[in-house]
Amino acid sequence: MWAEAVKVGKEQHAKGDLKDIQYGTAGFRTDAKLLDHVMYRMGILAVLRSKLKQAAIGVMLTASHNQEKDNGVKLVDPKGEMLEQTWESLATTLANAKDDELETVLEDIVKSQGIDLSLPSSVFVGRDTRQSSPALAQAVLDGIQSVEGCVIDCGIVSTPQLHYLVVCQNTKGEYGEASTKGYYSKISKAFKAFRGNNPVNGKYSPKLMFDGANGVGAQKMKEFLTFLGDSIQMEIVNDGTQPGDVLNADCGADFVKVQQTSPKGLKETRGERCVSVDGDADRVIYFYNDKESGQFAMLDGDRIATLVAEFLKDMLDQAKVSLNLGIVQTAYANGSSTNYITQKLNVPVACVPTGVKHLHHKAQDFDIGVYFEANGHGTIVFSDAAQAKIRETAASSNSIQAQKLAHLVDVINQTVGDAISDMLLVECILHAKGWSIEDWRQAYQDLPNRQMKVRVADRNVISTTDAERKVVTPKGLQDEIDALVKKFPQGRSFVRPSGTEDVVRVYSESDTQDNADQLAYEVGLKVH
Ligand code: NG1
Ligand code: ZN
Repeated sequence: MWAEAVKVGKEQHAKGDLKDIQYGTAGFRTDAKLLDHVMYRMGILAVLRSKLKQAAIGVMLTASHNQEKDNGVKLVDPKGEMLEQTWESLATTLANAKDDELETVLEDIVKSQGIDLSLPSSVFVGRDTRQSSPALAQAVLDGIQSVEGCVIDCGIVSTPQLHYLVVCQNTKGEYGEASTKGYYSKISKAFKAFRGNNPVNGKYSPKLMFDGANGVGAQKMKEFLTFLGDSIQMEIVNDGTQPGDVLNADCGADFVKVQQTSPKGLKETRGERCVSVDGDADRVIYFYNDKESGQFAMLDGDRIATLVAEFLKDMLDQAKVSLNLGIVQTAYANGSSTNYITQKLNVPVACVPTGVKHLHHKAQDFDIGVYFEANGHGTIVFSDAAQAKIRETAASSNSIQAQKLAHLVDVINQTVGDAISDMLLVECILHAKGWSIEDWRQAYQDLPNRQMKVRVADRNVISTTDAERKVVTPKGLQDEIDALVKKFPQGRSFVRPSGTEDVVRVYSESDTQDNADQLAYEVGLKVH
């Protein structure tokens, strides 16, 4: 069974003495040069998982918002979720096995998981636009073929498109047609049906500027526009086609969120509604530069979550559909958003550790779970019963709200956070309310905040609890953070090891930007 896999592994995709690597928050992610053998082995692992689950499995090659020289790979489970936790450690063991141990490790996985190797498999492989991606995707295909797995090569797709394709395949088309055309048609049809014929409403204008991070988001947005027609007017910048365009360099959702400034190409805009997506188009951030003052203002994942939750709640009330709705956030959510949710919206809010898998999982506790990381990664999940109730009410009553809700459900890519689908959802809501982006920003005022990266010898000496809001080790560090936080009005700060970069992240909030910066700086010094 393994002869070919071992031979090709040794001859073409050897690990040699490359250093070990760990399946983290977003799969394996590091310098692209270190990943060839990992890709090959993940191709094999995906086949095994597909045989076990008797369903299609996805393999997405991307390093999202990381710099161009990095790459990464993550496996997508049958319902579009991130890979199950026990398999994360199998993935780590397989990736780090010596070339001579490959057969033994594969044999162990098959035995421990009770995999019937005679069953068929199907693996959907997608990649982002990085220069290293075609060769690394070939390594994945080689892995799949070495164990005679069946591969569906999706070429360049956004991460959320790959999740969508896997789910469509596994629901036999119930969620939609398993093709990118199916994806564009489903969402654009629902978008147009929701908004009706007039793209303008009140202070809402259909014009917006789109920063594609010089990545797949720009390419896919262009394809999407051919389906959206005149319902939206968009100018795309940072589309990766100009000389000197580099993926995620001075642009994209992560740059805008962390630097709290406009990306290149949009610095001079005033009064325009702008969006930035990240390198694999699963995160979205809105922003604008004020008409008069030119001052930058950002509307992040917390804003999207509150906008969507408030709108859905109103629509459900008006349609007289009773469903429970909740919001899931992480410690990075701005304190003002959490106050707004609990005090103004009266919606339950849960806080979970960083990483979509935690948010997605928790969101499933509600009939309608709205989950967003502050960085703009998130979506809304509807239970089967909730969807059935909305569709039944839409079909059996004259409630326009229920009909609109039913369309909105189809604008949303429930399989995973999706920058473009989330953006279209926001555009639907702003249109329905007749709101400008300034109107949207009136809901609450963000507390000034700062995110910082600190490089340390071993980031894993820091462990945390309480959804990462409290440090457990090293001992004494939490007391030091508490003492610093007390010195700052409305202070809040926490630290945690990143799951995607070799850094410790520091987050702080306070009443002024200077205080937030100072608090982050002082906490950062304690981490060193
Ligand atoms: P890490 O590096 O573990 O902080 C980052 C993001 C996550 C998530 C993952 C996956 C922040 C603070 N962290 O994780 O939210 O998006 O990348 O891409 O934004
Ligand atoms: Zn991403």
